[in-house]
Formats: sequence, structure tokens, C-alpha cells
Amino acid sequence: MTGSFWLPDGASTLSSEIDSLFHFVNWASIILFVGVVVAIAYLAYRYRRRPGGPAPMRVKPNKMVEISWVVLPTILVLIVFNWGFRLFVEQSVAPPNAYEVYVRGAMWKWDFEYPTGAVTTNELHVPVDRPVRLVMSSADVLHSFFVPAFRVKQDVLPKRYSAVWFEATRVDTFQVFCTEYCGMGHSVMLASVITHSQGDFEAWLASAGVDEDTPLPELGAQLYQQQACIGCHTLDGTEIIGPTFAGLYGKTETLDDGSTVVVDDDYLRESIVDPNAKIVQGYANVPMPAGYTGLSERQLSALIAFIREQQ
Ligand code: HEC
Ligand SMILES: [Cu+2]
Repeated sequence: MTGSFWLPDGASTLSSEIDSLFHFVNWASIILFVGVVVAIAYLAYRYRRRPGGPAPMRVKPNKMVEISWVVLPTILVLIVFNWGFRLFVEQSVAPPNAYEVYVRGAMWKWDFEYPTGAVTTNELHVPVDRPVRLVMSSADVLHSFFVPAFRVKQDVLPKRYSAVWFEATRVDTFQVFCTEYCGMGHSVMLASVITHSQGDFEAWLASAGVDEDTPLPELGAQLYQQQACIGCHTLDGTEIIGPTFAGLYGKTETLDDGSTVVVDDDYLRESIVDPNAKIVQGYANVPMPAGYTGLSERQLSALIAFIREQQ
């Protein structure tokens, strides 16, 4: 299956059938549209009113014509319905042996949790030639999970699960988009699907989530990017959506209720895991998202160590 003007190369078991249906509907529409417009233009010209011409004749209805313009479009619509419905069912119901990954969308990143407990951010690792089912929910607002190469797109909702499945057909890296406008960072809410052969996938899974050797501040710097803190907090003193991390540690912060706190480790920890507990003055309208409860103690310590270094 090759790519087209509309979509990239298909890379899932269902993509070629979805493309065939799409092209069928698209070309049927183009042919009908052109046919109707050309007929209107020709007939309007051919039977235009001329000065002194005869009055128009009364046209008697023709049964065959009437029947055919009811029956033919109905057949066309039924073909599309039948084809589309079969594909819809196929795409909605994952095969029972599917490998399950939990997906959590948050402003503005994607977390993936595997059955082993390993968690990755903005990188979904899956085996090829095996059905994968994604069970998805959102930590805050509506998002939508879209992998063009697999032809799957599904809304991701807060306080509810939605699911998609696909079976990748080749080893490669594929782009994921968020396709439900979710605020300032919507356009950078990107991720990749990285497909592995079954053996490579098991090897990857065995090593995933092991970060014992990385020093805390370095791990914190990685998390600052991976967890998308970078989208709201700068390191150079500029304010974007949240306060800058530059010079944060040790300073006296004024809160929304007028009280003050000295920024220490406890305050930083609370700001990350329970952002609504204390809101910085001036930020009550856009508080920090509460999507970071899944971080491990080591990850939290790493982020705090990293922020502490931004003096
Ligand atoms: C969607 C934007 C956004 C993201 C992503 C985000 N934050 Fe925030 N953050 C904010 C806003 C807004 C505030 C200020 C309001 C508040 O206190 O809740 C804030 C406040 C904070 C504070 C307190 C700052 C101060 O001046 O007292 C810390 C610490 C913090 N965030 C850490 C993090 C870390 C670590 C991450 C990534 C794991 C992160 N934030 C991701 C928006 C964000
Ligand atoms: Cu989104």
C-alpha cells in the first residue's frame, strides 16, 4: 500500500481496506459532482430563453427516469453503508489476543503504560504483526489520538475510557497527533509509535523504565522535556504559561490568596503532584494540570533536583 495525496503510507492490517473505501466514496462523489454540474450548465445553455422563441413545452414525467434516480443512488448509498459498517465493526472490536497498553492524554503529552508497569511518555513501543489495543483516558480536557499511518483516530475523554486497536505491519516509527484542539500546546502534543519485531519488543520491554544509573538532575532534565513541563515553564526567566523555573528554588512566592511560601523541596513536590493545593498569584485562571500523579518517587526527586539547579 503506498501513500497518496491524502494520507501517508498505510502500515496496519486495516489501512488498505479503509483507503479503498475512502477512494471509492471520494471518486463516486467527484464523478457525480462533475456529471451534475456539467449537465446543469449544458441544459441551461441549450434551453435558454431566446427573444421571440416559443413558450416552453410542458414536460411529461418519465417513469423510467424517476425510478432510476431513486434506485441508483439508493444502491450506491447501500454499498457505502454496508462496506463502511463492516469496516467500522472490524475496527471497533479488537481481537481477543490483543496486547493492551493504557494511554493517558494530558495537556500536552501522551503517557503509555504497559502490562509490566513500565511507563513511557510520547513514545509508544509496540510489536508488529500482533494486534495492539489502546485503552485511553484523559487527565484534563478532550484530546484525540490519531495515527495517520494506521488510519486510527479516537477521542480521548476525561473520566471515561475509549479504545482503539491496530496491528502494525512493518518496523518503523510513526507520527501520532492530537486532533482535538486542547489549548495552547495542542500543536506540540505529538508522540511516536515505534514498532519492533516481537523479539526486539520483549528486549525493549525488559529494559524499559530502568533508569537507576542516571544521576537525579540529569534524569530531571530528561523528564522536564518528556513530561512536557517545557511547554509551560522556561529555564531562562521568561514567563510562558506557568512561572519560570529560573531562580525559583529558595525564593519567596506569593500565592493567589495573598499568603507567601518559601520555595523548598516540599513545596515543589506538592506543586507537581497536587497543583491545586497552592496556586501562584496571577495564575488562578490557568492553573497547572493535575496530570502528574503517575510519577514515581524517583522521578519526583529528579524533577525537584533539576529545578533546584536552575539558579
Ligand atoms: C499546561 C501547563 C503546565 C505544565 C505542562 C506544567 N506546569 Fe507547572 N505550573 C503551571 C502553572 C500555570 C503554574 C502556576 C499555577 C499553580 O501554581 O498551579 C505552575 C506551577 C508550577 C510550580 C510552582 C511554581 C512556583 O512559581 O511556585 C512548579 C514547581 C511546577 N509547576 C512544576 C512543574 C513540573 C515539574 C512540570 C512537569 C512535570 C510542570 N510543572 C508542568 C503550568 C504547567
Ligand atoms: Cu490534546
